[in-house]
Amino acid sequence: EIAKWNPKALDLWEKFAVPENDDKESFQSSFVRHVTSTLARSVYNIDNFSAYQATAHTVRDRLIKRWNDTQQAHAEVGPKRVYYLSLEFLLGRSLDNALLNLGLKESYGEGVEDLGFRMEDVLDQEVDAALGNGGLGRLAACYMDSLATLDYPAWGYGLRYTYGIFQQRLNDGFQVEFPDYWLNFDNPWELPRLDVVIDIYFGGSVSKYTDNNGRVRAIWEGGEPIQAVAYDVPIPGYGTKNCINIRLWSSKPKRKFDLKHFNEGQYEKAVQAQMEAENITAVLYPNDNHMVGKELRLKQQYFWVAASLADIVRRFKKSEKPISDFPKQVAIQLNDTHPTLAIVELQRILVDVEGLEWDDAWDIVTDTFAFTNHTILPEAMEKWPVPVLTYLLPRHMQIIFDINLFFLQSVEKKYPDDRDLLARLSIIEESSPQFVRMAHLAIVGSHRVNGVAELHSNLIKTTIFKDFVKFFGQEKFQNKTNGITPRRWLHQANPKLSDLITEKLGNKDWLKDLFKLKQLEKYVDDPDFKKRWVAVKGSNKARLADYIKKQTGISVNSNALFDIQVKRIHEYKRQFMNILSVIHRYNLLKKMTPKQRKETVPRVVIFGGKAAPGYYIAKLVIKLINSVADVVNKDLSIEDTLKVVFIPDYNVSVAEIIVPASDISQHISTAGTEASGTSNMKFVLNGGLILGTVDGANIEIHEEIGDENIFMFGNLADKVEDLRHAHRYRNKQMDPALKAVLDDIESGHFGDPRIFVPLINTLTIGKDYYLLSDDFGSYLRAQDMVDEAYKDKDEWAKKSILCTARMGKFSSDRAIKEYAESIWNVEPIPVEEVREHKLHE
Ligand code: BZD
Repeated sequence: EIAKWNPKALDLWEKFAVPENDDKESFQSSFVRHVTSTLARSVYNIDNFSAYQATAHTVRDRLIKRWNDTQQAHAEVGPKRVYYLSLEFLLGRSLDNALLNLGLKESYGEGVEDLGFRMEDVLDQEVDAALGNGGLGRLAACYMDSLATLDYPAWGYGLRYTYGIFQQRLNDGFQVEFPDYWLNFDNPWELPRLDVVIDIYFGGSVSKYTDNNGRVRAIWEGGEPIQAVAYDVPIPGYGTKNCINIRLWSSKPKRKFDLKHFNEGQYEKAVQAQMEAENITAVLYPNDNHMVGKELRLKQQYFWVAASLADIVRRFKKSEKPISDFPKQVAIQLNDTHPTLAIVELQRILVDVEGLEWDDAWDIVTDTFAFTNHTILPEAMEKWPVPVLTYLLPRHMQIIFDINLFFLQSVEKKYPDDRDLLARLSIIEESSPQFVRMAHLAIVGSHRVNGVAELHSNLIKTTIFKDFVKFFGQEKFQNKTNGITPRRWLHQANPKLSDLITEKLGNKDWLKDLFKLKQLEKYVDDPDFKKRWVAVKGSNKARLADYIKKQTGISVNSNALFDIQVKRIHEYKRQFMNILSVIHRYNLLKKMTPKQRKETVPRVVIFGGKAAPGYYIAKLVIKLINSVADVVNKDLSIEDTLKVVFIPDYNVSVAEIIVPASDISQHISTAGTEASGTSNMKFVLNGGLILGTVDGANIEIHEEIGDENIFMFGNLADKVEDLRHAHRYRNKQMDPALKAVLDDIESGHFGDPRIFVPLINTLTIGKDYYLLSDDFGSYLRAQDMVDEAYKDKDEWAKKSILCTARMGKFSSDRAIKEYAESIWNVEPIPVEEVREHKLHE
């Protein structure tokens, strides 16, 4: 428009545009401007935190430019877009990642030094965006990085929690939780879009009317609306101008307060509705792999999917394409069952609002959605009581009953007279009260369902979703093995290793094609290379040792074997088994002669991870680890051959320090319980070996890196049911080594043993559901093999190199390409080309 009445104006706009690949000076000028204008500070009044803010705002300006260009290019082309619906995005810090992806790391690093700061200190000021629990949330973050890097036209949709996952501190060895008020200072990584507001309704009533064609239709009139306000988080790709968006919704009351109550002097009542509205996005639920049936959680889910779908439908309508084209323009991926109501909401929009026939609408819905399952643990399966849904979302509940009716009719037609099959497949659990089984709804409403590693995808087909495979056929059920972004998890977290790899490979192409790491194999017998490789690991271990000293006061020897288990604390992950084996080791060390001790490999056993605040047993595991640490670390008689550390408040930025520093990391879930695991991939990519069970992605890592480079142990998944049966119905003998360790705890060796009774009871009264006693012997043998192997430093270095070299498969780029090609059917849009084409027009 401007160009029409003032063609010269465009030159000015171009001249003063935010620079894209700016140099040191343009950075510095922007930095100083932000210090004075944005932060209202000066050279006399600036600390590291302000320097971080000024740098972040400078980067933000550049991100916005790319973000805009990307949206414009997408609008130009009108491609099919993919929408990733995730209740969690565990992004961690953004500055370092943005600098890297924008290619500004060096110039800005120098620029900030000239101004009197160290980039390292500046980066360290940033608080983590911790809007997630663990693997599922971090996976969403890695996938956004890959979607951006691979130029896909993609959006993430989530919630902007005021409080992220709680901060963990330790008091007398017990976990205590503190609120994570991460928005305390301004957040430069979000763009508030106060103009993008959507009204969301709950409750109300449904009425019927007859339309012009004489058909009976439903109309839902909700109660008081709550506003969803958009906050956009730009996600820049690596080595591309593509910059995609995560749209996070924040809840706000439509009316600030109730004037009637206000005028009556009832102030609390007057603001009650406001507070209730704001509560919806106030806090992330801190449970992983466990269903907590809180009404507020259900409200979060609907609030989020309703806002997201309204936004998606509005964007689709701008294309002016017929509604039947919806699945050609839109692919929606459901990250677990949390967004399953989106299926119902889209059906409601199409039938009630757009006036489509049920069957036509349903075809559009099922062609649009695909569903990823992340667990087979029964306690994690989401189900919501019908009465609660009826009261919160009356129209949606009707639609769910209709979806179920038509679905079961089609089952009945194919398998007449199989009443049990109908009951097993039903979306409604016929208990009192009735429940809606969200996984069933997600399967019925999607055209593709996938697990997250080979074993897991096979298990869901043969166990929890077996009947659905029988009805729908095999093609609907796929595997998409998880992946991680090598940009954050190698290049950023392990700069020294990244530099060494780049030097050897001659360029940084491996960051976009991780299979290129294979070329490292030719150096496994090069002594100079091996030496440098080992030196990098050593310096990463020293970095972690410093961090441990700072956080816990414990001194550890960085020449010892670093043995690490960091992940959410959960019984199925068996941190309990790990600490029991540490006690076993400790007792052996005490019995040794000084000469024998000299010959053993010294170990530092490192733990980290949060327990859900209501998960009593998991919290006792943390306490036991700390109690054992107290005794072991003080015991001079074992001469520094063993140290035990619990690193508090494990999160993404702490992981970036821990992951590059492992010699061994442990992934020791009961076979069949860990769907995939992703930290296993991070450790191996950084040249750390694995001690693991035959579970999740461990199996595929084993396949890729080879037998000699991994320590696997324990019973296989297909034995688990029989073993559990044996515990339940026969008095299974406990492994004697395990028994001895438990006796040691009960003797009071690690403090008041009464504390640990409920924990030990899980193995006895609890029938050892996670099979610690069945795997303990082979676990100890595997530990011995680790010690033996570590003695040969040269062989170990070789294993470490081969680990990294063979991890190409586990890049999230590979995973995203698979999703794009075999589920979403979306194509990359090269933003830069589109822009240039447009300029030449
Ligand atoms: O998802 C995890 C699985 O346990 C891992 O095996 C897998 O690698 C990752 C990614 O696929 N699941 C979770 O992290 N789940 C949750 O965090 C969660 C959160 C809320 C509710 C239910 C589960």
